[in-house]
Amino acid sequence: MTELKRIRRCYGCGIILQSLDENLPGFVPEIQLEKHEVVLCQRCFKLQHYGVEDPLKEPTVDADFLHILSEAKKEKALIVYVFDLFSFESSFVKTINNEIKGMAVLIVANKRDLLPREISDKKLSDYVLSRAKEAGLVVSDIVITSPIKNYNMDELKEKIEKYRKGKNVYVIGAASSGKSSIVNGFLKNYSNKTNYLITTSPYPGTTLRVINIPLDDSTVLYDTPGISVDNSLIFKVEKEVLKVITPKVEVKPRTFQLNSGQSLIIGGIARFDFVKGPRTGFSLYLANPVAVTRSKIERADHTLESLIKVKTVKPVSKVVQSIKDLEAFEIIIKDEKRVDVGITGLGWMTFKSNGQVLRVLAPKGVRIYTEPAKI
Ligand SMILES: Nc1nc2c(ncn2[C@@H]2O[C@H](COP(=O)(O)OP(=O)(O)O)[C@@H](O)[C@H]2O)c(=O)[nH]1
Ligand SMILES: [Mg+2]
Repeated sequence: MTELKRIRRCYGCGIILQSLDENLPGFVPEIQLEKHEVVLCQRCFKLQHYGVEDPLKEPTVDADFLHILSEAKKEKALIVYVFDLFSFESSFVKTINNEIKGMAVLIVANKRDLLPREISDKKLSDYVLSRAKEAGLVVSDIVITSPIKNYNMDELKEKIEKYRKGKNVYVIGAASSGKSSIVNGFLKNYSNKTNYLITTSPYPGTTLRVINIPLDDSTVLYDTPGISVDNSLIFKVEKEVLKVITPKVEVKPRTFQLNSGQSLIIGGIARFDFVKGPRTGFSLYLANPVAVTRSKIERADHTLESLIKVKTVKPVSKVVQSIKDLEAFEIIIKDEKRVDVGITGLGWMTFKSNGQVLRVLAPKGVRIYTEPAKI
């Protein structure tokens, strides 16, 4: 029998939707079409939810570093994977996650001191563990640390000893997640009982320099160089801007009650537009010196450009000289309870989901993400 169907279009790109062939443009599973009035094609859905497709969005990992990981795997070594709790999304590296699947992993969730004190460590570790599990990691344990506050460094030392089972230890993680600070903290309450010295040398078969710390007469702990996450804002801006966007002390969340049609301009480099949805309280987690300016969406382009021109807000960057230097993403919030919408390397906002439609403007090549709320 002939069937007459109303043509529907993707809310994101406008393409005609179809449920017949996954490999053709505009594909969306039939069930989605039945369930929802407003739908995104699979491509737009993936773009908005995982930020895939654009090669800029997946950080590239040095082949030499992958070599180190494969050696670690052969040795059945313990991986100490250091995350930065404030820049979690840029330290949680998909390529690395895939490489270390099946290995013994001790997670170190670092820079505890940057997040509000009121949040419990339990909540933070539950969150990190759930993300790790989702990424398919086999996690032996987790330690929440802050080497600059000497927080939980003893616990870390004990756990490394417990889980390494007499094998080597590889401290890995994104650049700037705090690996060297962790290792230095570790060294403070470590007495070298071996005949070997702490040395730095290229890792065999690579040009990457590692620090070798002898743990006993036959095993070592390696402090590896950081994986640079090229989709993070911190690798795109000048030093002075980096100083402004990198928090040094506990971040004070800033809450804004917004109606749709309103917009929050971050310094002169990014923007969150609240396009559609009921009045919502948005809590922003950004380094305290970063300015937030409220505006109406219809005037936001103009306001942002004048903020850039007069340079009265922090930060402004050479990377964003006009609105044209920003890339826009639309995010439709679906069914999570509370969500984070963030800009990698800059910060995020947390709010109660209620079917909102948001637009995020960020410097080109910087990854935008949305995840269940961290805190
Ligand atoms: N606030 C805070 N900063 C930290 C912490 N750990 C490291 N840092 C800072 O983060 C930056 C990068 O640290 P580093 O140990 O060099 O990271 P690596 O690149 O992973 O070796 C430095 O400025 C450190 O002072 C921490 O627990 N809290
Ligand atoms: Mg280092």
